Amino acid sequence: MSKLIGAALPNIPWQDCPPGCREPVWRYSGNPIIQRDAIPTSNSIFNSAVAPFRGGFAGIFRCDSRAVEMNIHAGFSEDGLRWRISPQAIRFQGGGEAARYEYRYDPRVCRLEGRYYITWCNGYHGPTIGLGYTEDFQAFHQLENTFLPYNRNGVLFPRKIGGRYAMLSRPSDGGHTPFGDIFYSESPDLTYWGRHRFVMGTVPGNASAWQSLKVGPGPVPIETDLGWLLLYHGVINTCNGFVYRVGGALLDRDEPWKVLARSRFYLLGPQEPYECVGDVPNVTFPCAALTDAGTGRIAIYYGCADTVTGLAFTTVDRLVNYIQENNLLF
Ligand code: BMA
Repeated sequence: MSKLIGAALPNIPWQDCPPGCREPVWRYSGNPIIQRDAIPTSNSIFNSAVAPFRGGFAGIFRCDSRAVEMNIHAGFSEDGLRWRISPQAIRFQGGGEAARYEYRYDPRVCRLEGRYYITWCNGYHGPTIGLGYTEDFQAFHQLENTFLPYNRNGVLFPRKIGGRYAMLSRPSDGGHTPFGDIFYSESPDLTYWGRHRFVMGTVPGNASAWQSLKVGPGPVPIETDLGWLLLYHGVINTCNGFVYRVGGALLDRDEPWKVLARSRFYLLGPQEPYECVGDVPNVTFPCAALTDAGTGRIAIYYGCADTVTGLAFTTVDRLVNYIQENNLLF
């Protein structure tokens, strides 16, 4: 048995596991929940993040326009399923030099000390990790970029660890990075980041080939009594290009760069048509998770084929058991 640490969320979007389903994670039957043209000018809406907000939900959405310009937009929902996304991209206040962005994509949202912090891939002479915050999803404030280029998939922890802010990220290159490991960094003030630690890398050879090319953090890590539950993406290079699946690991609560368990089997992968067909085929890319500490329920939001947004469900017990039973590390 494992327990979620955190708040109850009785209105978490939910659907029971279909009878007979043996998967660690099951899909919402109404997927995709956000279509590619949910705002007038969008080509695709995917790899997006949500959070509980004022009794409902708010989110930051990656909307690529019909000019195929990547940007992030705010949105709201009563039930976490039906979303109203602003047709206008977010305009941050402040930011100084960091505000001179070239593009923005793959946002994460982290509730931390009463604010909603947003991290995203910020184009600044190549991809790096942008950081900003909002209190109401109306006014947005930008802070300094956290790292040097090139980096992607910056994901904050929802509380300080050892007295410092903490972030996972995946250092990369300027292109469609053919490598990628997960690192941990600390900051006293959300401006200066250091004390970098290696967390985990790809798995060479045949043992777990779906994660043999690169791995990168997904949603904000989920705190449980057994450790931080990390959902991440793992990538394999095939004759048809990269395939992105969802993996799971358990990190030490006090020293999260120590991996306690890591699943040899993926949790979710491109199998449904909307995950296999789209602008970039064969991509399931998790960026957010809602949790209900009351029931142990987890709702995972993930991008599908770089085109639409899907939702999947699990429970903390089911996920932690699966990771422990299929642990790659033993
Ligand atoms: C990564 C990012 C993601 C995307 C993925 C698959 O490098 O660009 O936004 O989902 O590739 O195309």
